[in-house]
Amino acid sequence: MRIFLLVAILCAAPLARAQQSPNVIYIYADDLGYGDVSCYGATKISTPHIDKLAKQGIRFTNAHSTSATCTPSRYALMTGQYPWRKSGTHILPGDAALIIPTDKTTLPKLFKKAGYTTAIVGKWHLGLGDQVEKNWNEAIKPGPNEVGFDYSFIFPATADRVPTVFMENHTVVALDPADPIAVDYENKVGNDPTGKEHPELLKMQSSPGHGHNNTIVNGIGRIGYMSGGHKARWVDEEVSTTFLAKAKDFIEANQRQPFFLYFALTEPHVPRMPATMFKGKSDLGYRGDAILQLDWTVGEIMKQLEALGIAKNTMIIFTSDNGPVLDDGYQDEAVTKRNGHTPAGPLRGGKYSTFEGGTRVPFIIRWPGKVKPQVSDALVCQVDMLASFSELLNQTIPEGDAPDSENLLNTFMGKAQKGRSALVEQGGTLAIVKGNLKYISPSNGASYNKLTDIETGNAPGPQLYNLREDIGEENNLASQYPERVKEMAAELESIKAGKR
Ligand code: NG6
Ligand code: CA
Repeated sequence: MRIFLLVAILCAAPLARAQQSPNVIYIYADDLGYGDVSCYGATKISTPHIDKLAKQGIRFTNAHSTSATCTPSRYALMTGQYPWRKSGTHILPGDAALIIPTDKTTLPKLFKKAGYTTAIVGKWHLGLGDQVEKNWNEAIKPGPNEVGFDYSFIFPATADRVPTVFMENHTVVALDPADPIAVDYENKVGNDPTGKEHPELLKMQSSPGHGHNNTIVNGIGRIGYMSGGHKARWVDEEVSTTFLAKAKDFIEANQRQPFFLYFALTEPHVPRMPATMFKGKSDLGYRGDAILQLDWTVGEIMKQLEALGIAKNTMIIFTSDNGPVLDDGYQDEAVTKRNGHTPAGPLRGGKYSTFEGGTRVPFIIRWPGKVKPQVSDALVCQVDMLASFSELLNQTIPEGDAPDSENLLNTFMGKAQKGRSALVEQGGTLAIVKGNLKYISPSNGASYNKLTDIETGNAPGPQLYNLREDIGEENNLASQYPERVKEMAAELESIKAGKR
């Protein structure tokens, strides 16, 4: 009996100590714009659950992803390094190799070192294995589990890219040895019809000029070719609810110990194919319906935390990996049923753009009792998560790791207003924001993308905007303030060269 008591005390002690640290759930929407949720001003769509988070927490008005697309933003979140410092961090195909170094500090590794159980549920898009050629019918390493996640339930790339399968830890879910999976991004594999050959088989047509017309899965043409794995292929309408179920399982299983959950949702990225119960709910087409499903999903997580009695000790961070796009490859009525909705709010540009619409995103932190409800205008970035959590978790970052991450814990907790002194934004070209000013470096790329109907921010000359007076970046001040242009350009060069 005495021995039993001793064992019980020894076991309970670290648990009690560890429980002072909050659980952290980082909810990452995919392509959700600054104006896509009602707490950021949307009037054509209502997002009550996300609004509730904002009301009970801190809502940032000047928070950014590092980049205007997915892979680089996610790379920065994981590593604390600006993605443009490393080649190969552009939008990855579904068969890419892992691009995150396994020997460097990552956000989940930080939590692990602090005694947390860590998981990713959702979209990965950072590559798998150590080369492009891989056997999808065996365990694939390295991946999320090798960069800090104890548990992973993911899809490899994007919802519009093959392979359209879930992976649990290292293996594809529902593998069938009699129907092996092959994936190819250059040449057709197997006999499954493609959207190009058989548009009559599609339940949602691709947009002309975008591609998205290779292998058809669930009536939707994808980017890339795949054969086999017919039982493993997801049904798009079930993707989001599958992720939600896995996230809830993880939370329930770990409710008594500190956990970090990276919940990377797929909404409202294309192909938008919400669960049937959400189809037609928004009046804005499937894109709006997908946003309603995203909001509902956030609400389901909040409800679960309440039911388990851990809402108070759980920090929820809600944000998006880049700005919005309406037509990103499918004729899903996002454009025709836009109905006056402004997905980027007052911002210019959107996904892919160096204008603010590319990287300025909704960003909310709720930690009941610890973070006082408020709105913050501080300039913050997702790349700062790593250094800020290193402070909260009392972990040191080895020299050289996470070089671009700034410790803004007090700002994230609403105790300070101080943001970054400078932020580099990555769209088609690089921009730097410092105080009220934003400088966009010259670029010869097209200034307008006809396919997506988005202004890229590219211009052959320098651009300078005063974001405080001109959040819509309409008035280029470069010729009026040549000295300022010079200073900002020099500062950008110095950050690029690695000096701060
Ligand atoms: C683009 C795709 C787009 C989307 C995007 C990735 C074309 C023409 N467009 O290349 O549909 O998949 O990549 O989005 O192929 S992201 O949010 O993951 O960065
Ligand atoms: Ca994205």
